[in-house]
Order: sequence, then structure tokens, then C-alpha cells
Amino acid sequence: MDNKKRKSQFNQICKDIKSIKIQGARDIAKAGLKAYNLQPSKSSKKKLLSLRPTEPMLEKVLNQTNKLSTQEIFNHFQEAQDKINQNVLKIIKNKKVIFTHCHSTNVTQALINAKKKRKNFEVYNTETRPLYQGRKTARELRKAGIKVTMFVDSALGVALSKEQRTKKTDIVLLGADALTKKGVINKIGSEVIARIAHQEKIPTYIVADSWKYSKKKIPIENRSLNEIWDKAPKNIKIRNPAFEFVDKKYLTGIVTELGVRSYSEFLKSIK
Ligand code: RUB
Repeated sequence: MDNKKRKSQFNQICKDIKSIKIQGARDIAKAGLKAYNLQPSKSSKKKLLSLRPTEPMLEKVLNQTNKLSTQEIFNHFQEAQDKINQNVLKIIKNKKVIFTHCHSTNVTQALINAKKKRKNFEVYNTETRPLYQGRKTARELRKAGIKVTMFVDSALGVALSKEQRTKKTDIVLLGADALTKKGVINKIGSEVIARIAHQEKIPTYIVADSWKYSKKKIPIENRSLNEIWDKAPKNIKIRNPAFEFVDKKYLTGIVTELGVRSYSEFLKSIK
């Protein structure tokens, strides 16, 4: 492939990551690596890391290109997912209603696997404004034959609360962009979900590849205001944080390729 073509493919991947056509930590890391291989340089790395600043797994992957081949890194993703799928089966044994948010490949693949293994459950999910990643989740799960009920984000209390007329949510499964010492970072809305679930005594688990762990301080990405209100009147302030921090105190545990652990046990196991 000539240089011009490589450059244009690199730019296209960057565009797709920025616009969230490619989204979710795992697919961002995979696509980022593919782009880096087209133009391996310091400036490519800098550019890729600037696209979605809340993605430590992308950084980890790019930092490992001198030690591991692309195939070995891709193998890790697949092997981790296979183990995660097995481990998720252990926690959703008799759970009937599973709640999830946004679109996480680690979560959706585990649910699709559970369906294949003939687990009987249905999923409640959020639409995930402003970019509606919940639709992607709903489509994928429905295609796999899983019953899905989608809620507007502001109805997540209804979806989680026992007192409401919906069926009781039995378990919450959330993905993660970053796993840190104090808790995790995931799509905006995750903290309030985990907090309500905690209050309602609904077990909440993070489902994630352990490569998302980082010791660094992770910045929270703020996205374009046009995603919320295109051509908004000038004197209205809008904020569009893409992610938020979820304190480990709200989490029942974390499911990674290393097993099902409490969050503190997980931290010990990756040290
Ligand atoms: C996606 C999101 C996902 C995590 C984990 O946010 O918050 O829960 O990235 O995803 P966005 P995965 O749509 O803004 O990228 O399990 O696919 O790694």
C-alpha cells in the first residue's frame, strides 16, 4: 500500500473513533492499533490518544507494540472475552432481568454467549443520550434472540426501582473504559445507576478486560456541545461529559478474564 493510501486510511480510522462510529474501549483499542500500524510514529500515537482521552487500554496497547505483535494483542482480546463470557455465566445464574447501559462489547458478547448457553433472561437498557449507543446494544442483543426493553435515560430509576410497575431488575452489568484504584470510569450515567442499584440492593458488576486498569490519573472526555443542542442560543451553557467515575463502594464485584472478584480482590490480583 502506498503512503497516500495509508495516510487516508489512518485519517479515516481517526475520524471514525472521534465520531464514535467506532466506540467502546475494546473496539477503540483494536482500531487504534490498526491505525498505528498504518503509520507507526510518535505523532500518530499522540493523535490517536487525543481522540478519546478516557481510554487507557488504547494507550496500553500502543505502548506494547514493541513487545507484542498485533496478532498477540488481538488474541488477548479474544481470549479475555472468552473467559469473561464463562465468568459472567457464574453471576447471572438465575437472574431474570439484567440492566445495562450504553454499548460495551465486553458486556454484550457475554450476554449473547449466555443466551447461546440457554440462560433464560431479559435485558433492560438505556438509550444513552446524546449519541444513542443503547440502540446498538438493543439491536445486537435482539438479533441474538434476547428480549430487550429500552428506557430513556431519565427513566433509569423506573427500570431499577422495585416500587415501579416494571419487573424488578435483578442485576446490573456495566462495562468500563478505565479501571482505577478507587473505582471505574464508564459512560456518563453509570454512577447514578450504580448508586441507585446499591440503594435498591441490586448487585452491580463491572464486566471488563483487565487491560483497562491504569495507575494514571484519567481525564474525563468532554464532547462537542452540538451533540446536545445543535445551534443552541448563545447564552445557554451546555456541558457534555462523556464519562464519569463510579466509586468501588457501589460495586458488588468485577468480572474480568481473571475471574469474578470483589473490586479489592481484583486490585490485589493485578498488582
Ligand atoms: C462506551 C462505554 C463502554 C466502555 C466499555 O462509551 O462507556 O461501556 O467503553 O466498552 P463510548 P467495551 O460509546 O463513548 O465509546 O466493553 O466495548 O470495551
